[in-house]
Amino acid sequence: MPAILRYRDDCIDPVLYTYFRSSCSWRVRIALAWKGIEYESQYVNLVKDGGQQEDYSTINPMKQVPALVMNGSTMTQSVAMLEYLEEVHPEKPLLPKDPLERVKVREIVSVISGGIQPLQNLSVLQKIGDEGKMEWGKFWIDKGFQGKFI
Ligand SMILES: N[C@@H](CCC(=O)N[C@@H](CS)C(=O)NCC(=O)O)C(=O)O
Repeated sequence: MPAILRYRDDCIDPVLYTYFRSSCSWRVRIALAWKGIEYESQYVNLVKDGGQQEDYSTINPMKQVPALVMNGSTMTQSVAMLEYLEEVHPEKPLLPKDPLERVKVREIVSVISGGIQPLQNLSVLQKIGDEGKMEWGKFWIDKGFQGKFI
């Protein structure tokens, strides 16, 4: 097991606003765990809104997770968070060394974060409505996976 690292001795632990079903949050949780960075979780329920989401809009006005509060800054886009974590914690890298292999990783990141997830996100499916949402979601997931992974 890797040693648990703190970002800096004089820095409070990072806080990750997260939801268990959120794939965007998984990305950041996986990176934090891989790099051995200790953090505190704050749970935002995307499905049941008990008024909590209004409070959360002060953290992320789009009311989406994840948000990462780290080193005095609030970050609201998962890929930007991954890049930041890579820059401040280059040990245990997320990217391979070889530039062409890095391109492949970045292509996969772009397909998932730009071509799949936003199109079948909860708020998008709510706009599509119950009747068409499964077909819609499947279409974009298949297209992204077939284009990039098959
Ligand atoms: N581009 C953002 C997308 C964030 C996002 O869409 N998060 C989803 C969960 S995976 C969410 O909060 N959905 C609720 C909503 O959009 O209302 C990122 O990568 O952080």
